Amino acid sequence: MAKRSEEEYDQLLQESAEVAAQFDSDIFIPDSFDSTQRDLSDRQALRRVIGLSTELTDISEAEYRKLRLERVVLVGVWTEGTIKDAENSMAELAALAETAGSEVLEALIQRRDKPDPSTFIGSGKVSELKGVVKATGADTVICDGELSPGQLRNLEDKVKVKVVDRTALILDIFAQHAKSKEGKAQVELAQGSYMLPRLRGWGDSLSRQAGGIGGRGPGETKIEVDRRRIRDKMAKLRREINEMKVARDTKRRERKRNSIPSVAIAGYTNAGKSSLLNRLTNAGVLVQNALFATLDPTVRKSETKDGRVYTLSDTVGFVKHLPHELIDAFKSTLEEVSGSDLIVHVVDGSHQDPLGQIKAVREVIRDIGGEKIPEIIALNKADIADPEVMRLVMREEPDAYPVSVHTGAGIPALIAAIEASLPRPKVEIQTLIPYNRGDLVSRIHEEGEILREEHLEDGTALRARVDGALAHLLEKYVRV
Ligand SMILES: Nc1nc2c(ncn2[C@@H]2O[C@H](COP(=O)(O)OP(=O)(O)OP(=O)(O)O)[C@@H](O)[C@H]2O)c(=O)[nH]1
Ligand SMILES: [Mg+2]
Repeated sequence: MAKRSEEEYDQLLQESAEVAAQFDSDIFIPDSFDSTQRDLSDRQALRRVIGLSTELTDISEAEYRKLRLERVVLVGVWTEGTIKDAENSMAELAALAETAGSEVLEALIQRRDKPDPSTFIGSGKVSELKGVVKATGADTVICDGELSPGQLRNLEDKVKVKVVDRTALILDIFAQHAKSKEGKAQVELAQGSYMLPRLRGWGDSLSRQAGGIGGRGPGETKIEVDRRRIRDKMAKLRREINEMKVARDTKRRERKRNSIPSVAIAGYTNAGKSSLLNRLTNAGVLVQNALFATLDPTVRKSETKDGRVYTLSDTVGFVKHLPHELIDAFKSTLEEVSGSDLIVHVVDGSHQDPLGQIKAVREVIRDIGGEKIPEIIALNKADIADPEVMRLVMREEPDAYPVSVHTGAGIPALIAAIEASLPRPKVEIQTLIPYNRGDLVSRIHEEGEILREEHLEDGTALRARVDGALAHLLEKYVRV
């Protein structure tokens, strides 16, 4: 891939600043907006209802989805990296909590070599936390990490309000945002596998009304019943997801058979993936300044300048420590990324730590088996990003393209890079196709790469690169 010079880069940034100046609102509204707006109001309505009606009275398969996250205190343990890293992580936790519909009242960080095995934070900090909870009137504590069932239980017993971890929070957001049947089933499956080993821990402290604490009381029996119900439900969900996966696989195979290259738009949540898809294809998908706005993949057709068709798909965003339950459950959705021919990795250049985001996204791509797929970085939000940060990322990632999806700056260069990186058809052919086989000519245009085209008296003469299957079909028109 051609590398850009500093001057070219400066010019791009300047161009993006100029176009940005024409915008007086920082809210981007895509052209085709109706369905998007409906999505948004649905979602806000949903959030309100959830706020009102989620008294947690008992633990059962239904309730764990409706965590009552309203007035929360955040708690983090800082074990490695700089204080800045720890603060970024807490800022992200706060954004996640707000996306889930809660109000963040206070955040505490403790420096430790490792989390306390019994209460996550050390005992001194537990008392401080208890004081903060009392003073602020918080009803929930959210811990920045994945806690063991025992840690959750112990901390709850001490601070006397509900304690949830980062994983539960992310699962809660996914549950609120899932729209399609497949998305909902995948989230529910992930919640089931998260919940199963934790049922007892939550049961003890949260559903005292369910039975005796400790010992084998009626509560224990209830938990066993719940556990079996969750297991049965998970088996059913797995079957349903597999059935839906068949349809998706068939579509993907069809595209492969027609040798249509696929480009996956991947990246950290809120980086601007959906906005990029809208910009490139007028897809009209939901864009929101929220984490995990998109859960369901959208696939759209696009065309290169010389007429080759390819697909672009927008998919679920990644985050640091994406719960493994979600990666497992979302396997079929994530295959949009792992089965693609090219990944356009969108990065939010205005974020405090874009390099950390790049690293986290690559980890997930590796987890799902996509590490060998060629990658182009679209370093987005150049209109609001700190040029110094952009520069830093460009130095680390020389193949990154600075863009602003909002202003359109840098987009033509990005498109050219995508087109140049698409897999190229393999066989070069010279054909003369009679005018009554216009269908073949259009197929060569769509699937192949035209090197030369001439309209002669007895047909269209074409020199082109095509895939094996199409080359075979064209054999009788080959001329040497
Ligand atoms: N200033 C600025 N904001 C942008 C740009 N591109 C996207 N945004 C904003 O960033 C936010 C997230 O955009 P989305 O396109 O929804 O991001 P996403 O990556 O699809 O996010 P998820 O689906 O939630 O993972 C929205 O508020 C967009 O308006 C850009 O170039 N400049
Ligand atoms: Mg999105």
